[in-house]
Amino acid sequence: MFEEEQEPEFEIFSSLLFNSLKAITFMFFISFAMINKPADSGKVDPKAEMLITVTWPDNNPDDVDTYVQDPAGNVVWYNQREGGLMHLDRDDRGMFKDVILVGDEEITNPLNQEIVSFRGMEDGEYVVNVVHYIANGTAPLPVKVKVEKLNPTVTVVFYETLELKGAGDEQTAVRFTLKGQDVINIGRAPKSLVELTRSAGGKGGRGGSAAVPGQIDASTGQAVAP
Ligand SMILES: [Ca+2]
Ligand SMILES: [Ca+2]
Repeated sequence: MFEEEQEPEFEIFSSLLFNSLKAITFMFFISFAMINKPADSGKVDPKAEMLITVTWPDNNPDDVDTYVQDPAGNVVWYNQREGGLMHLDRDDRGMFKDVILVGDEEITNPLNQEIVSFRGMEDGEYVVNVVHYIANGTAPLPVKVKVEKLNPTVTVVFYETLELKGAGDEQTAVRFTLKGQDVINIGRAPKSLVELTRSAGGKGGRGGSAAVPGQIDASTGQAVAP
């Protein structure tokens, strides 16, 4: 008798509890998803054979761009992120768009990194260039360039720190040749890929923004004079 009277109340309470738990779980997953989603998310092919990683100091506002040319002449860069078997994961622009909103709070992602992945290995020579697209300071910017072969085990083919010296500075970080599973002829003879992409009629510019002094004019590949 006593138990029968209590039952409806208990049911209301337990369904309320259950719904609250569902709501909390839902909110937890939403916030978790937001935390893990960078503003300009990039994807690296999980079946990648090689990775080229370009990094510069955390929280640095400078924009460095990665250019990679394959033996067929394809060049991947921020405006052409797919080419041959290569893929550029994202165009990291320093601090630009590195802020994500979690609730009402802005969270800054300090990372400065661009990754080019190869989903296959084509024989021939590759050229890896880094370009100082926007420079905010006067001191040289240390940029780390790493080339890794992933299969059957991870092997670092090249790892060095370059110093970019201001807007418009383009440097060849490394050139290497693939022959089957071997990486040979690792060198650094300079070759401009910016010039190549501009003269090939590649559309430059980011989101239609006008040329700004200190940046590279997308149509000419030259630094814009102040
Ligand atoms: Ca960039
Ligand atoms: Ca960044």
